[in-house]
Amino acid sequence: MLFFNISIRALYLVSLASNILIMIKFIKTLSIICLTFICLTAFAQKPKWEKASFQVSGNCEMCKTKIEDSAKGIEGVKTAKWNVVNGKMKVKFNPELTNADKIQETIASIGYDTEKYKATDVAYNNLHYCCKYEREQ
Ligand SMILES: [Cu+2]
Repeated sequence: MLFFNISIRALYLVSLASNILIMIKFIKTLSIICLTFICLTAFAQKPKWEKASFQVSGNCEMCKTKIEDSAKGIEGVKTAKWNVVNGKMKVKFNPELTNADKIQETIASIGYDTEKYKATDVAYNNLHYCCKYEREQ
């Protein structure tokens, strides 16, 4: 009878232990699923686009293409529109990847003066002759 009691108790302890193991496994699996879900929703989140507008000097449609392409070439820039009549540039970008300053700097680097950055003389002189806009001295 004593032996029987002990074996029952042992059996109970074993089943308790295995239950705990199953529980631990279950919690582990659950936490992995939760983490995966959190990661997925974090990555699926669309970036919040930021808008900016600034002046860019330029003359013609060729300038427009070059100015817009240089801005769109920057990682994080979604749209870039330059108005050939009033020289106003409108950009939409992901603020986590870039900013308006960096966009202006890039445009200035190919020869077009912006509100904040002036193109170097070398870059300006490299422009096509019809694109050599009048520069403020
Ligand atoms: Cu031009």
